[in-house]
Amino acid sequence: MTLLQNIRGHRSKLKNLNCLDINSDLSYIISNVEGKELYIENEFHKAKGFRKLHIEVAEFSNGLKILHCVFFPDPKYDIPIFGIDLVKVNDLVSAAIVDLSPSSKNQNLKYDKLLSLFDRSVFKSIRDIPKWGDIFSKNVFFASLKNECEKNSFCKIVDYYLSVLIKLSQNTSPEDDYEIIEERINYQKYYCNQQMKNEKTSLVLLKYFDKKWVDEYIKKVLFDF
Ligand code: BLA
Repeated sequence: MTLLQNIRGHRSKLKNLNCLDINSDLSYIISNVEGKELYIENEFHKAKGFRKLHIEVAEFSNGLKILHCVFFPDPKYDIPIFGIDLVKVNDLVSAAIVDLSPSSKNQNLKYDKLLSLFDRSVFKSIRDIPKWGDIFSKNVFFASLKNECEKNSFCKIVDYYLSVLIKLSQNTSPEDDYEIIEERINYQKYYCNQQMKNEKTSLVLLKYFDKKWVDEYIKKVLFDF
């Protein structure tokens, strides 16, 4: 099973899963311009506990493939932000990152210990988180993946992080304390702002689209709030 199928499989277990009503032009973004061919597929859902479940698969003309996914929790719930970015150039995965990032300063940390138990010794190229990445948890995983064994092990980590997330979401009820909700809203805004500082995202898109389009796409599709 591929990583994408696995993520979709976990998503299907969420309660009250529904498509989000988002401009249908964004579902498939395709360009056949010579030398600038591009294929982007976006899926947007919501579910109990989540305001937006976004999966994006992109293929660019220069052999670059991206799997990007963020599950943004509904701020009424104490659920972390699930994020993944897989950047593949031909057969090499130059960046594989996955995290259950905090969504408030008093994040439910019951699952923290579970995640830290993962054996990372098979990975030979663990990478350093850039400066803007202070949004990630201490269990964030970030590495290059050079062989099948590392790729399979990464898929297992993602599968595990997702099963923890799904379980959490099934056992969590909405809260109505306005201060807590407000704090979670600000936390998600900060998460989005920091992600927008990753110039590597915009640099790729700017090869295919003008600045206005890229800014809107990053602000309203990838990291909106
Ligand atoms: C890095 N992201 C990258 C890189 C590229 C993209 C080309 C550089 C790869 C490398 O350093 O080896 C590009 N990522 C994209 C594009 C999209 C995308 C074009 O998602 C979408 C259209 N980024 C995220 C999310 C996370 C994330 C959700 O979108 C984490 C949960 C992380 N991407 C992330 C990090 C890096 C990265 C930490 C490394 C940045 C660095 O080392 O400077």
